Amino acid sequence: MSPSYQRTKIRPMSITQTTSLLPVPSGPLVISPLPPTANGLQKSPLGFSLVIPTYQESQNIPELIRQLSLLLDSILPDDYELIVVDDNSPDRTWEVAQSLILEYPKLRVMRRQQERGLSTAVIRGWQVARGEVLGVIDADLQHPPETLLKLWSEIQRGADLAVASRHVEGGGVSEWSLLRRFLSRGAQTLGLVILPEVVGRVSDPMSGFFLVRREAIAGKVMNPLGYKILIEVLGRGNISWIKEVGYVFQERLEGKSKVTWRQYIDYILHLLRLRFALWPVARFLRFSLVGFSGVFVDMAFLYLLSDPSALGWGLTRSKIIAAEMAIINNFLWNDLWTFGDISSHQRGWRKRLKRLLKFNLICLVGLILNVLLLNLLFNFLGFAHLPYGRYIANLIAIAAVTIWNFWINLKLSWRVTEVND
Ligand SMILES: Nc1nc2c(ncn2[C@@H]2O[C@H](COP(=O)(O)OP(=O)(O)O)[C@@H](O)[C@H]2O)c(=O)[nH]1
Ligand SMILES: [Mg+2]
Repeated sequence: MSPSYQRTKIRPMSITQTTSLLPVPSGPLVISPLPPTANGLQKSPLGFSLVIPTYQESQNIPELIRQLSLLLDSILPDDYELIVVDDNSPDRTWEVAQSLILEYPKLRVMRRQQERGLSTAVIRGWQVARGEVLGVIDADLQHPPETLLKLWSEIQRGADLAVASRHVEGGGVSEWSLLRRFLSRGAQTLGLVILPEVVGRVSDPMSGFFLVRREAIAGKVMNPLGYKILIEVLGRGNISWIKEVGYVFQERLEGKSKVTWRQYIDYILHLLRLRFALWPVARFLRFSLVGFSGVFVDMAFLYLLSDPSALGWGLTRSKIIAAEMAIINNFLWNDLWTFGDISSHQRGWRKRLKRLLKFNLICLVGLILNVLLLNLLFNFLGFAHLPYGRYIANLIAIAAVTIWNFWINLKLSWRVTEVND
């Protein structure tokens, strides 16, 4: 225990209490909803809690706390708190922060000794936070504190999430090398490939400077890895209205960045973990089952139309009608069942017709892909020489096209339309 820490211990009781360290939550990374009050309404004790994760930031923390307090005292007097979550930094950042509490009573400090890592630090901080709106900002002054005012006003206007972005108007990076810009954009592109529905929702998914409504993430079990806490919030939260505010990422004046190659590995693992968690497995199984039912519809119509003992029409004409019947069958089941939760929010026969047309078109493209893939596998990739090669190749082609069909339909036909503005 350091001398200055011991000094706080001999202060009068009331002060000792206010300057003592916050307890460190353990267990699952879940943020609790606000407790209901006597009249059943939920009212938070505070408007805003801003978490500042730190590791080796003793030189930056006093200036940051000074600037943040000045700003927030002007817009939210007595309605905010600052929470420093330090991972037991060897430079004793936690202790420096603690020594500021007397001057800045809105400040609270947590010193973690068991767990480490930026993302979990942020969530642990939010777990002890009392605010209705939760936020995060870096401790190194690379995130300009004054941007907070713009972020706050977006939340005031109703946004669930307000993100400070380097890639919208007014945003940028100060003196980044070409390599650093390339790595940053590369990481974003990778994210778009692995997790398009999450990463694609904001222009700067790597941002570590944002505010989110507590209710949008309360009760969700978070499982982040590494640095990119925003991706976790977007992926697991219940967020419909997002606003972005431009800011210029400042150069670090004191201390060092903790980013190493390890963060890139963690980032990829984090994306894959979220991908797995969000993969709509149950929906895909329903989609496949519906596809299977279509085979029977197709067969039945082909028989009825083309069989000499039934109508005896030409084979091509019969097949086209049979295939269309299967498509309509699949569409109806998918609309009611597979994607029922989405289509029930998009009622009306016009919208349904539009979905049917898109579905038809995607099936047609799927059919072409199916033929191409079968040919590729059979004629060029050696399946012709395997026993039952034709059927194995066909199975692979069907499986691949089913996944393709499912994905494109999810993105286009039964897309969840969001209000962004
Ligand atoms: N609590 C905690 N904070 C961290 C950790 N790693 C980085 N930080 C803090 O997170 C913020 C961003 O980290 P930094 O290294 O500056 O990342 P960069 O700006 O992307 O280079 C800073 O406030 C760091 O002190 C960690 O393991 N635990
Ligand atoms: Mg930094």
